Amino acid sequence: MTQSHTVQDHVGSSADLDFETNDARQEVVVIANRLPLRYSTSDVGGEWTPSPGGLVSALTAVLSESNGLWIGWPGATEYDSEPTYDGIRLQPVDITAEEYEEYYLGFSNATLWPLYHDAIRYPEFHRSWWHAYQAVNERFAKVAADSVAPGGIVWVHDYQLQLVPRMLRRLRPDVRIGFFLHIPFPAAELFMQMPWRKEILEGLLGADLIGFQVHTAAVNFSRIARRLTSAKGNAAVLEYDDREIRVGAFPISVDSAQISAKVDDPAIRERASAIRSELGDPELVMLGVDRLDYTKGIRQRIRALSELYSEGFLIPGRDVMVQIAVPSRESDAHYDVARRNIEQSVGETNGDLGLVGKPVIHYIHQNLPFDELVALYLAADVMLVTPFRDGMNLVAKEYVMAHSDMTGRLVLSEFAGAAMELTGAFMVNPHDLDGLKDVIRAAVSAPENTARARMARMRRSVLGRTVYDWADSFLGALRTDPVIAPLTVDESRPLTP
Ligand code: GDG
Repeated sequence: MTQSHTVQDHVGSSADLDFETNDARQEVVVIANRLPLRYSTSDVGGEWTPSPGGLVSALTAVLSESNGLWIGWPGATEYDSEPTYDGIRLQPVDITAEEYEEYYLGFSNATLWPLYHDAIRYPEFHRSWWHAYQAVNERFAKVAADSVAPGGIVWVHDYQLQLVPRMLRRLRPDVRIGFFLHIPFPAAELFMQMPWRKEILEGLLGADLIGFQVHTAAVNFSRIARRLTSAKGNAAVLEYDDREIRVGAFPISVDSAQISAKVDDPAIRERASAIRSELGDPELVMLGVDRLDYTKGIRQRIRALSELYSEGFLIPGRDVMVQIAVPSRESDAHYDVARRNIEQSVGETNGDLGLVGKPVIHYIHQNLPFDELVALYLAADVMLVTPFRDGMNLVAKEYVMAHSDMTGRLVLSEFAGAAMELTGAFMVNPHDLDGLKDVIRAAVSAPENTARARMARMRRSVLGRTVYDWADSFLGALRTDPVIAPLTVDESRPLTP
């Protein structure tokens, strides 16, 4: 989507359209920065298309079952039709062109995103971005306050909306408010850089339940909240403002049944075989699937592969890599630079090592249909998931679910939340290039029975906690008063040797 499609002046906004909203206030309301659909225009007119990303994949599965209301930004400020999606009621919230720059590209993606991902890129702090972030959060809070039934539940999602819980509580003290952070919550040493750290903590403390992907993030939050605000208590329960706030880990997951059904679909199995033929029937197919983001370690992965080809461990024609890099945040100059760097690395690797009709890396910068993604997962012998930091990483879990026959090997960064559960993966520190090469070698060369045992272990873990379990456990905890026991996830995972 080009920026001109994304941001236009405030003309023909949702206010002009007859969306059903306040006539029937909802028991369950979800607020996320994005709606599950986004509006884009081309020469042939405008259309709503699914938004990419893990949050959408997970919440679509959940909300279509509960017939709830989803409040979010539609990715455009000008649209001429009503979005409808799988039985979910959608309530668009508009943002202006300036807010898109300052709240979305600025504070959300150039301040919070890098800061919360271990400052892989230097986080920028600008007061005008902060003011826009406050204004947009206030708008979301007001829409939620108008939409939720008395005593209902509002579930707020992710780093773009951390101030909403407190704002909403002031408007609607009768509702239960949950907040879930999809990305990591950093250690104090990093979070303390944030000029508005106290305001963000107090914003989150407006919730009754604050959920994180992993235990470490929950502990980081509780510790910093006790240090910088008047909150008292322990890692799991805080007392603040005469209220009890529960904090815990709720690791997100995938719709295992949906993926299993696709894997059993003969058309998708045929497509997986066709993909291998189209790749030239190689012995080894390696795969990467990521939003094109500098946190995902795509370029590092390509460097490791390039060296493995140069050293002769991998052979052009015999071994191939497929990298799907889904377009993301394209109006951000840093993402443009990340894209150019990745494409330069792919070009150099193919130029140096590929043969006519046999590139070593097949690079696709497109959003593919999910069925095609599942066929690719099925076709891949080795999956490379090497983020420098990732809240969870659903791709890793989707790959595991696609291998019901126990084939497939997963190389997984120890800095992805998924590493806490997928202990059967070939674990890697992606900052260590030689280590990454060693682990890819180990994954490719592991004996069949070892690899199958690893896959079986990972499948048990994903099957034991699906996206529905994630939502049920979060909403269940939010609905009940007793002190929750935070989910126990085994954190004694094997680290890279
Ligand atoms: C954030 C956090 C956390 C990818 N390419 C295509 C496509 N996808 C889908 C995958 C998967 C999702 O997008 C990506 O999810 P991830 O979890 O891997 O990554 P983020 O987008 O960064 O998600 C992350 C997640 O939120 C959930 O809490 O796990 O840590 O960063 O579901 O299948 N889907 C389609 N075409 C593609 O080309 N249809």
